[in-house]
Amino acid sequence: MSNLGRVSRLAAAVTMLIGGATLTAWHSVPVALPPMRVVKSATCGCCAKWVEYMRREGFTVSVEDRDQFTDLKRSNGVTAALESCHTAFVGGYVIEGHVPADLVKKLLADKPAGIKGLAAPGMPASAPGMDMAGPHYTIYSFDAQGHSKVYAER
Ligand SMILES: [Cu+2]
Repeated sequence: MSNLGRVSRLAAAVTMLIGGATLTAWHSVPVALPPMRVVKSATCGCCAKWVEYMRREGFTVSVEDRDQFTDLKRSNGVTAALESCHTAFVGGYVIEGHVPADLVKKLLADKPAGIKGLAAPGMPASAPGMDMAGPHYTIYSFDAQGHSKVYAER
């Protein structure tokens, strides 16, 4: 092989390396997730498991134990029909119950207009933090008045 051929091959290899490194660096830049506050009762085990799950998913979570927070739910658009065990606040949104992390991240990235938050009503057995076998469940989006729409099925 000529020296010139060798040089251009080397240049191609270096370009690929740099390209690969750039791509890798771009993909590994963590998305800045806003801090999350979770309000739950002190004795709620599945709430604590959801908090651990969200931390594993990259969220910085602070926890506030309260005996009673129905008023807090209602004043944030969480109707009785949408209610679950814990209520979380992140990036200006309300997350009610065992909502999967990827949907919270999607909400934070998309910032859809008119949406106050997401809810996984009740405590679906197969939801994260419940971690049991169970049927599919529905995650709803809701507005400040508590009007809800299907957001995702899991
Ligand atoms: Cu729960």
